[in-house]
Amino acid sequence: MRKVMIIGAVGAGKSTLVKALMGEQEAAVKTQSLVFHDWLIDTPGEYSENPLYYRSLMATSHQAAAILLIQDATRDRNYFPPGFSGGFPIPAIGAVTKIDHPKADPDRAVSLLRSSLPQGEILLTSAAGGEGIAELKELLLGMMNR
Ligand SMILES: Nc1nc2c(ncn2[C@@H]2O[C@H](COP(=O)(O)OP(=O)(O)OP(=O)(O)O)[C@@H](O)[C@H]2O)c(=O)[nH]1
Ligand SMILES: [Mg+2]
Repeated sequence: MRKVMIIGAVGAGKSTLVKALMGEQEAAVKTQSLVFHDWLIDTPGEYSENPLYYRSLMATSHQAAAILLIQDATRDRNYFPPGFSGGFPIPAIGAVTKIDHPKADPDRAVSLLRSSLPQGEILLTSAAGGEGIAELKELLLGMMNR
């Protein structure tokens, strides 16, 4: 079964979101390499921040059904280049993380992410509070079963 590959900056909340989507509670630790879970592929933030790793992301995407681009609601910059999602051979959607955070600005996060994801839904989520997790899971599972 082809999985969903999750990409985004260092500390954006990818691994915490992966755990929330899989119904796990414990805290995430720093991701050091590609990690293949049941239906998700977690990636280190360095792979999204450093263009030297883009080839690795592209290669791995051939084993995936969909890409999930992550934008941290507390950050004021975008770590993906413009139009990034269009370079992958599979469909992509986006998720904004940490909307529970006091410094979160979800509207800013959506517009930052939109420049790298010209098409595809963007969901607002919080792994801490649970907002948007069930909706995101449903959407991703639907993309895998197409
Ligand atoms: N407030 C809040 N903090 C969160 C949330 N999700 C993640 N965090 C925090 O963000 C930090 C980074 O989380 P990770 O899930 O390890 O981030 P990552 O994107 O996997 O980072 P790398 O593995 O380094 O690429 C941790 O301190 C988390 O506790 C959330 O929903 N709300
Ligand atoms: Mg991680």
